[in-house]
Amino acid sequence: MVKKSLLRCFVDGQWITTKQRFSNINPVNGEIAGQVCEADAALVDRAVQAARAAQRGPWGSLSTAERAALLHRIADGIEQRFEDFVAAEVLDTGRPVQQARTLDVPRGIANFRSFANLIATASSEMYDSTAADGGRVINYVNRKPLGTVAVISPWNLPLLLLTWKVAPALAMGNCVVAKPSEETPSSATLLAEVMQKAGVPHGVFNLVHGHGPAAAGEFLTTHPDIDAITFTGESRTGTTIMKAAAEGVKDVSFELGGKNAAVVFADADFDAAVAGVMQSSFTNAGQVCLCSERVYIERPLYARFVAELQRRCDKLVLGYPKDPDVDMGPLISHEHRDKVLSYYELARDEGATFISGGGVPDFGDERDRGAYVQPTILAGLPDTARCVREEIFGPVCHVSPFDTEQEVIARMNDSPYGLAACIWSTHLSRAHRVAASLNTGIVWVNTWFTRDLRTPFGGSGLSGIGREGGRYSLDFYSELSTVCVRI
Ligand code: NAD
Ligand code: 6OD
Repeated sequence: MVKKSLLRCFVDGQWITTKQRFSNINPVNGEIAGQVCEADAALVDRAVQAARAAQRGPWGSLSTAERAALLHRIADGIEQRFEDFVAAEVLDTGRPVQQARTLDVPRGIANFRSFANLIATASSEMYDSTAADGGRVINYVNRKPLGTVAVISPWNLPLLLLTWKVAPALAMGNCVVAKPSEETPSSATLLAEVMQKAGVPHGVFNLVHGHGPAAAGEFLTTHPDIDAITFTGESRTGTTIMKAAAEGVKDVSFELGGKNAAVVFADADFDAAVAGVMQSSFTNAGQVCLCSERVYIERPLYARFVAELQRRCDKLVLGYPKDPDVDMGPLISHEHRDKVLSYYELARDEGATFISGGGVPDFGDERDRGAYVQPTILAGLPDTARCVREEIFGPVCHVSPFDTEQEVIARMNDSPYGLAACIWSTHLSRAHRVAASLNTGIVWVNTWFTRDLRTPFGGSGLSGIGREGGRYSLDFYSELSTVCVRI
């Protein structure tokens, strides 16, 4: 079982107990679930030096097949402790247990397996060419590890997003210092236990717990001896980290915020579209970077669609995450709840109509001390309203009618973010046409969230820099070196 009493850092193969601690809060009732050891600058430095030393050791000369086998052992280790990981995710985040079982933990496992399979089968590039003097030259490309990669992850899909970066980093032979969100330290600690048991050499995977600004996150991203930073989190934090990365010209990969749009055309399969929008707006209480917070519905369908959305939204069951019938748990924290509620207030000030929700549920028990908010549907705001432009990251969407395809494309693209979009339509060529016109990193047609792990993932504008996924991850987590040979 996950040790809730005290979660420690893991550096150079050792479990480290620190004097400085912070509390892990259960968002269901606001109670302290455990203490977490916070890494100071000296411990972060130890982790970075351990990673650098490990890179120079036997890890640096493991064959691809050996690294692939190790990744499979890590995946096996997560599988063996499947229910511990589920419990850890549920405790830290309050997400419904069914979600942890069907999405978070399986994807954590799949991240290791897919990169193990990818490196086992990847071929290297080779070109045969003629030199200026007519001689023959072969050119091939070596992939080398970047070195020490700092992995900074958020709280919304803790294991999924941490492993999504750690797996390809290790696959390409790097060493890692990972700092999970201070809100979700448990599954990362379990992952370190799994790494230890799987025989990951000392220093190859290090885990430092702590906060971001002026704490472990900043100590890590400003450390002169890291070689690259891969970060998932808020766009504002990305800006700060990018400034740090400029010093020393570190490689960065950023997956940041979004204000994603969904469009429902009048020709959509009605039931599938309503179910899809419910899912894309309210999964994980809207705390998925890919959630739709703007929903555009073609005018002839608008009234019927919104009425059905309202009916289903009002029926969503909020409650204890371990109850199998629960649709939505609490938000991650009271701080985040205050932020989401401040947007509900702002929506009132901006003149929104509340189709559903807009407040907090009243349970009459300990959950009233938790971080719950009502799922909320807003309408009637102009596209210029802050609630329609800014990422809220809660269970909330704004619905709005539209008249023409050109109009809706322009409105969907009118955002500083460019992460994801959804199209609901049975008109084949329209779906392809609109998909090609949207400037987001991913577009779903008649589905949401499903993504083959080999496809590129990332966003444009404020939503990030670069792409990860399949070979795109291999590109980020390695340094390419071309060799030209006269033969
Ligand atoms: P956040 O930016 O507050 O924190 C993310 C991580 O960065 C945490 O580990 C935090 O401790 C650390 N951090 C914060 N300030 C730092 C600093 N100055 N230096 C170094 N590290 C620092 O984000 P969050 O609130 O944990 O996550 C929610 C955000 O993440 C949302 O904006 C969401 O859209 C975004 N997100 C994006 C994606 C994506 O793939 N594009 C995926 C998930 C979440
Ligand atoms: O699909 C993924 O792997 C991925 N990175 C999802 C991100 C979800 C954001 O909250």
